Amino acid sequence: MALLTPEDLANMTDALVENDRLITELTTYSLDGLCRKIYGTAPAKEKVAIIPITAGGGIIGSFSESLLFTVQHFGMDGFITENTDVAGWYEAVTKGADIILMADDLAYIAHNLRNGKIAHNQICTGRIYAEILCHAKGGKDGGDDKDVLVLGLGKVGTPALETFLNEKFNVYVFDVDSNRVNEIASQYPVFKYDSEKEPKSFFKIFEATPCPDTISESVLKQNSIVSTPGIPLGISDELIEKYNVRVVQEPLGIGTLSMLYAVF
Ligand code: NAD
Ligand code: 2YH
Repeated sequence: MALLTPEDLANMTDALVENDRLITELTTYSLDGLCRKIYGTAPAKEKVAIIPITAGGGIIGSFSESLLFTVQHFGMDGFITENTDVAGWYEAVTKGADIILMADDLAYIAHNLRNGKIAHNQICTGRIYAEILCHAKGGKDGGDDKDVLVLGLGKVGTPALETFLNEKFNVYVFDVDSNRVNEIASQYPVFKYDSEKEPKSFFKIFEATPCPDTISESVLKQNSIVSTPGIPLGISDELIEKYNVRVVQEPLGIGTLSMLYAVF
């Protein structure tokens, strides 16, 4: 799994604000309103502690700060512990934290110490980016059409496709790993997408891969919506402009808010 870098997070605060505006325009729900709707939860003055973790690749510049920005931007009380790791956990608990946020190289989790709920970033990220597309309206442009293309069937893409299936979408899937496509197609009622045998364009596209240029011109319609946690962005600026594509993408905050609502 690719680690985030400080460069990925450089414009995170502006990106979170701009994406919240776009999500509201596309779905009529603000990001926290959408989280409230899908999880059926709401914050209740929880105090969120962010613990920097030195294991593996170590502390990532701006990672804890980006989490704190997200927590505070959505009106919650939060702090970054002065200590890291186990000493940071002790500090968080003794300072009255209700929810812990922390990440190493393998997992980024939210754990609510009061109710025991725990959330994993990849699952919550897949879910919220999928829900954004499920709720996106498009009127005559096709926003109500029930076809969606899911590119990348890994730990983020799989919970996303489960969300689309729960919302009764026709889910077309593609992954460069054909074994993964076959595995998914044997477990879920999805259509294998083959751009050469049966080309098709989509109004709604979900992408969760670590590669650029995964979204080709052939899958786009005018005004398509791409909801993608994938880093780097899988669509070129040229295609965004040519097809007036609306792109929801941000490196950390959207998934973090989804995790918090999952544990409230
Ligand atoms: P993963 O490794 O579990 O899955 C990635 C999948 O993409 C794999 O199945 C792989 O075969 C497939 N893939 C690779 N190149 C492809 C291509 N060119 N076309 C189609 N499929 C391709 O990774 P993941 O944990 O699911 O994460 C996916 C992406 O989402 C990564 O870039 C990760 O950094 C990012 N991510 C972002 C956020 C966020 O908040 N924005 C949160 C979590 C993960
Ligand atoms: O970036 C990561 C991993 N890819 C898991 C995140 C899943 N989206 N981890 C961040 C590590 C943070 C570091 N240990 C810190 O600064 O605390």
